[in-house]
Amino acid sequence: MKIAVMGGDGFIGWPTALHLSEVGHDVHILDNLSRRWIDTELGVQSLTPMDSIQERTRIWHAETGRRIHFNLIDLGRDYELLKNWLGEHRPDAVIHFAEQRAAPYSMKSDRHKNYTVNNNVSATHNLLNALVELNLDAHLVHLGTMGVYGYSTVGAAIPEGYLPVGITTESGETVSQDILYPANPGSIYHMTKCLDQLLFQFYAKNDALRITDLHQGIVWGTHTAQTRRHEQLVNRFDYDGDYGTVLNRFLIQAAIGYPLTVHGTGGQTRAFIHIQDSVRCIELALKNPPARGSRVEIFNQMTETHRVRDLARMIGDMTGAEIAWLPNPRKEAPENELVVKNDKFLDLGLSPTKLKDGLLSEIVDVAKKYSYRVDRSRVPAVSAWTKDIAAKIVHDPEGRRLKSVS
Ligand code: USQ
Repeated sequence: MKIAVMGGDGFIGWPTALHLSEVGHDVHILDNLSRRWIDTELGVQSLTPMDSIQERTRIWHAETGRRIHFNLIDLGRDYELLKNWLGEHRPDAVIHFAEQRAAPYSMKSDRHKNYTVNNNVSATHNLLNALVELNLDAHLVHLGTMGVYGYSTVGAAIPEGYLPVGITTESGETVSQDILYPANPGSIYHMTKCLDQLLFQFYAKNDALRITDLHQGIVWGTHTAQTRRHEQLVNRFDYDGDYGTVLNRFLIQAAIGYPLTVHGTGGQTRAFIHIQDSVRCIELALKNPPARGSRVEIFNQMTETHRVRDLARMIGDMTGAEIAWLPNPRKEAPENELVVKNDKFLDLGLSPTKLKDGLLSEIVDVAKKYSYRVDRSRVPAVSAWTKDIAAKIVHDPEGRRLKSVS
């Protein structure tokens, strides 16, 4: 297949592009390199040293003989460029990762809220709009988030996208209908993914676009089989308070002797998936497109759930790291339960990589190898969800007074 990977320079986009290229697809990356610009804005860098996208694709070609093409296009701002590219190349499938993906970054300031909404919603809408305009029947696979559901189970497992409900009509009859599981976003970033869902519903209904939405949990790990092939194919690995996600952050913190930064009581339960499984799920979704005219296909892309404090204790036991119990910068329930259905990927043959598989210590080794690149002052999470919360975040976990909280 000819596959366009929108956002193919990012944390999941890059290993996905490599994996799809290795299994024989013709892969084209479209990316505006915004993630690299945001590193510059925040004054941080990936723990792992990343080469330019051009150099990465050159190394891939040298290693495998396979080409991955790169196009510098901003989906949210360059509609005509995007449309022209799609019209010229007419891919069989489009994978859409091209969105600002960090909840703390989206809550940093009014400017970051605007950026996240404008960037994410425009990128998604431009893509859908162009597919219709070009009469291009490419399967669109979008990376969504478990966070569209919120994180509460009200005593029942979260279904894969749709919830069957019974509605009592005027005549007293009960009719059943599948509705999208009620959206309950916890950040501006997560809210944009809820808006994406509505755009997908409309375009699948109105224009019969074939769309798959993957509601993914928190990704952990860094390597896949392909990124291991050469030092310069290494994936990016974020540790800072805005882009680093919880499990990877704890592992890096353990490796550099930094106290594990648990927010509040650590009572949040979240869904997780290893990056190798994430890439496999995307391939499985590509192989199983919905029929034209059918509803948006939704998968829950996660393999297990864990409570944040249990992860911290597990990593503490494994490495001897101490735990710092910090004021929570986010507005979220102190404790939550989470049960999620993920039968669809399991039925398609996904064999999950679980936390206990030894990959945790591999990540600590990666973190130790590159620990000289860590700026400890960028480890604390200081983007607060409200001004009241910001006032409580005064010291970093090592007791230093923080200069700025937003
Ligand atoms: N947390 C800590 N300490 C930390 C960092 C996070 O206790 O140092 C806590 C947070 O308060 C939160 C939980 O860990 O309760 C998860 O935070 P996170 O930063 O790992 O994940 P989140 O902000 O939800 O976002 C990440 C990705 C996002 C993806 C989402 C999937 O950045 O792109 O959509 O995970 S999910 O969480 O299932 O919605």
